[in-house]
Amino acid sequence: MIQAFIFDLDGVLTDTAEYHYRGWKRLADEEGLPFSREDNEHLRGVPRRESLMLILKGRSYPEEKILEMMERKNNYYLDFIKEISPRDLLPGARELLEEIHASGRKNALGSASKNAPEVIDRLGIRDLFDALSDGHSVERQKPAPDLFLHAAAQLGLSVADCVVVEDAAAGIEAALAGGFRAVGLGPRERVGQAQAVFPSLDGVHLADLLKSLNEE
Ligand code: B16
Ligand code: MG
Repeated sequence: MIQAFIFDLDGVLTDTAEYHYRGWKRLADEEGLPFSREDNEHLRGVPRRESLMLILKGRSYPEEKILEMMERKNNYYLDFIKEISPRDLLPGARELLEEIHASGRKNALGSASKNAPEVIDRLGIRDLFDALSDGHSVERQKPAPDLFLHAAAQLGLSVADCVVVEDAAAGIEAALAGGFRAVGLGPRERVGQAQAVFPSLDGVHLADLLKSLNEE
């Protein structure tokens, strides 16, 4: 029986990708590095350091400079997310979290972002979560399964009891590597490895998720 859902944050519950983009874009412009919206698509679900490495495309910098650039981008990002409010929840997200809770099942967060708790607070959905796992929770990030395993352990549930909801290829890979079932949100080319795929959470109810996973 499915007893819990582990939700990714960026691209699933809200679109912080836009703010990550603006932060990286400002840094890239300051450093004279080419960086487009299309490049940003490859950073979906990718942790901070790995994101910078993708932007640097093999250019080598001293470690000190790398840390400084990561911090600079994060400061820009922190400024942008001050604007986040409950209006920034993606359509269907709150309704689904509430429905899962009301059914006696649990919600957990599994986000690679170190800023995830602040975003959850600003979205006004903290009380709908039974566990939060974020970029501080584990060493090995997605596509390693550690973050989702951390969330399941916090809930006191086994992998078979939990379903991961993700929008990124790296996130689906992480879920499957941990033995979880996954619901993918977005185009099949990106999330087609998941057991069930929806365009987004808009209009998706608990019954739809259970049905898509053959658990009515
Ligand atoms: P931070 P998710 C991910 O969030 C983002 O998709 C990714 O673009 C970002 O680089 C990563 O979090 C780390 O975020 O710099 O705030 O620690 O999709 O796992 O919720
Ligand atoms: Mg994501």
